[in-house]
Amino acid sequence: MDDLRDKYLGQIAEAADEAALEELRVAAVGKKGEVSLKMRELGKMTPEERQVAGPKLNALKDEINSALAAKKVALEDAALDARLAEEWLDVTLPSRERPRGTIHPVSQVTEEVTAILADMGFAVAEGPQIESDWYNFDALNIPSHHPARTEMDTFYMARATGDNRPPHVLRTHTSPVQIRSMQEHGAPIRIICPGRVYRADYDQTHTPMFHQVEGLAIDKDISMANLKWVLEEFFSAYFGTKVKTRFRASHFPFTEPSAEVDIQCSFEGGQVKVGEGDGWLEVLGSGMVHPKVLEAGGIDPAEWQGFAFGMGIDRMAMLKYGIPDLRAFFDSDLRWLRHYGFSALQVPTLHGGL
Ligand code: 2NL
Repeated sequence: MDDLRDKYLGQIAEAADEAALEELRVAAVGKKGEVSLKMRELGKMTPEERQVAGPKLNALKDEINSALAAKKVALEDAALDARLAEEWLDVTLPSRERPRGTIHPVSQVTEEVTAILADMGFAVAEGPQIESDWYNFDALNIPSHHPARTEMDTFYMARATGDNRPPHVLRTHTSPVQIRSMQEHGAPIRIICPGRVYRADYDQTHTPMFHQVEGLAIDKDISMANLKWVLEEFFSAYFGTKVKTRFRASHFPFTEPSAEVDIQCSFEGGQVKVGEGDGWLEVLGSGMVHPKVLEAGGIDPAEWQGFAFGMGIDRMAMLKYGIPDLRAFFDSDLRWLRHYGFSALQVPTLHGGL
């Protein structure tokens, strides 16, 4: 019995893992284990012998079971210590930098323009980029033969062969959105329509897709004076400094009278600075909405009148943020986007500054 005791306690102490320990348990105190077999021999002993051997064997079995349990705990503790040593984590390390996108200057400026004009009571309206020729041209007093249709370098959609209806177009301005809004809501109305527009033109200062924002205000007694106030207020808020405007007589089919609007600026050392100096920069077209356009929008021109204006968002972004080349806007060059882009947290608001 002492041999068994020495053998198993020794082997348990040496066991390398739980599997080895389990093997030892089976070999010693399992159903057919050595200690268990010895216990079966108790039956063949005399009562006297049994009285001595029985308690000893039970004590041995208990001792082995205790040693197994103790060793199991010791192995588990050692395994945990090994894992803790292996799998440590320095929670004070700075986190890995995640690639973050930036807000494109066009998006930023659209938000800025919207914030300013929304504060003056203009709502934002949007509409389709593929338009019927009626909404893009006829409704705006641009008849089929009118040179503006070809001047605008329109992109035409394809029709199925044999379909002779006039083709749809990629909208050349956001004016069709205003026609749709007039039809839907009637007068009075105050809206701005920012969005993508398309013209087949590509050079230093033109891209076939660009961004425009148009404004429309229709009411009972709206005049060019209201237009001038809105625009001066707008430019001053946008550039963050008082900006003078100059209205020059012009011509658009959809407004009468029409005016092109220049903003005050200086050109020094090849740098354009808005709101100072005695130079002028053309940035906007505008006028009083033509009666025929009001009619196309379902509004009675005998009762209502209003102003409209249109300007290029990309151009406004270049002026404010000193971006030299228009074409780079749409190259998706990550270096450009990181350099000229805005943080997603930099939400433009009137009180926070634009
Ligand atoms: C320009 C000229 C302009 C408008 C757009 C407009 C819209 C309606 C009725 C009348 Cl629904 N007018 N829009 C008016 C004048 C000029 O844009 O040179 N934009 C860059």
